[in-house]
Amino acid sequence: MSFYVTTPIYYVNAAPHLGHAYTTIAADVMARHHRQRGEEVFFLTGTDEHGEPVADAAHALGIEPQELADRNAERFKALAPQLGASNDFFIRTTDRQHEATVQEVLSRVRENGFVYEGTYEGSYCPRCADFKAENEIDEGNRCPIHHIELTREQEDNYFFKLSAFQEPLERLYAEREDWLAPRTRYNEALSFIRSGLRDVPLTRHRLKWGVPVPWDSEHVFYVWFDALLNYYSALRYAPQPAGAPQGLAGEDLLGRFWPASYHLIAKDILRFHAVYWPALLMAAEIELPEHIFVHGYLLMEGEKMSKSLGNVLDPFAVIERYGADALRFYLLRDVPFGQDGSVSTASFELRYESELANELGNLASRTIAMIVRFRDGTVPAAGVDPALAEDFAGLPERVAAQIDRAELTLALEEIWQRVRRLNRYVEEQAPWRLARDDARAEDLDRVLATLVEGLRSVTVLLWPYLPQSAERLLGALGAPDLALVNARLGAGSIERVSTIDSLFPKESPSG
Ligand code: ME8
Repeated sequence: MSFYVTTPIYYVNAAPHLGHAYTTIAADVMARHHRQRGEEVFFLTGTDEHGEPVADAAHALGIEPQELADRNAERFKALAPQLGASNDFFIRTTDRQHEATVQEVLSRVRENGFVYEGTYEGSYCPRCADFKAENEIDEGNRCPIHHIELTREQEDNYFFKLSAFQEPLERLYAEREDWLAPRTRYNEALSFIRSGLRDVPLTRHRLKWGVPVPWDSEHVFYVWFDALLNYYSALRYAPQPAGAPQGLAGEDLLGRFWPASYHLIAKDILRFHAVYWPALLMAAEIELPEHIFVHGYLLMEGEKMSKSLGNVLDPFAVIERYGADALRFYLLRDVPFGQDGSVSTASFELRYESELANELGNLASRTIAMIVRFRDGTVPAAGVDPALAEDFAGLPERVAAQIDRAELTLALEEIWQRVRRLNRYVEEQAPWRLARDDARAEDLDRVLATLVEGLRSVTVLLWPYLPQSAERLLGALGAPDLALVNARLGAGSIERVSTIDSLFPKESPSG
């Protein structure tokens, strides 16, 4: 089994912000979960460095596009480890090997008869790098996303015959209903296709900053075709993922990981992924990805957060104060994955305190403390309480099924219900009372063994969301095994526990 997950490649026209962190975190949760299942996983992220958004931003700063790209690509590259993201490769579209694949694949599209010369005339948003249809233009001839005035473009281009794929795309949507989720986005994409597809520019004539068109040196490829192909090109030159079986060095990863299992994107780039991308792959005779999942927008004060709108919550500041795990948890817990949701410092602090600190943190610290206090740190050799076993039955399978559908918030809720169940169990059983009665020693043994095993089980399942904290806690339980098959309640065999500092301190060291 192999699993290949991607994020969009982010524009280097500005610094990374929380919106970028969000998709990277979500992809990381999926990658880690599939690694727990023993699958071979490839997780790709990177930067989109060509096109007008980058050329214009560089021009405004009075520097070359390559210089801006180099500068900002480093910041995106640095963001991934700060988020705890375990990406196997970081692609930059200025990589020579990527450019070669773009040229090769798009030449094939031309040889296959899907490219012709024409003149484009219409409205264009340089920030989106997108040509807008009449029904996509806001009042005052403005971009509905960036609210800037659209430019009028007239340009001789090579066109991609998108219209030739109207019927194949309708068939794709009919035959593979799970190819794009959530359903609202599937419907939106399908109705766009049904409304009639027009051919789109494949190259830009006046722009210099892009991948050169091999059959006409006056053109570069339109940035979106160059960008989309990153998902494919990366597998041709990325090194082997960590932990890959020996002897595979130099092997083409395409054979093992293509087609992609999941592309994660937000709805701003739905049309490119849901319409252009499958059409392009069909034109190039390349197999289509298995799934696209479209998450919503993180909103601040009701507006989509983006650098150009200037209402950015800084992920670096949150991580510095509370750690990456807290940010990962908050974003996937507070905003139902797939829907828009507002984020704020106030709701972050509330989740941190009421759930991470008071529910999980306390469960961990009191479980360990009671075993230390009543049994000198040795876990009693007792079976798990059947009353609790029932509430945990089938949990790893349910979590896996949700993650298979990219339902990351629902999966987390499944796990969190068990965190709460364990806290209720403590209250119900009141181990401190059992400890006062020698006749109840066996009951106390069972309660402590059940608690620590329950804690282990939820912690293994939480690892994709809270990798650092989960590893620290499992270390204290002497149970480092992360395999999903052993996440089941009762599969563990903890012998001794050791105390650790609070997992989610209420007062941060710096605060
Ligand atoms: O569109 N809420 O790059 P980009 C949620 N280079 N997610 C957000 C977000 C927000 N407020 N803001 C950004 C591009 N994102 C192209 C993509 S792919 C072949 C080329 C995330 O830097 C989300 O994943 O504008 C969104 O789709 C992506 O960043 C856009 O990043």
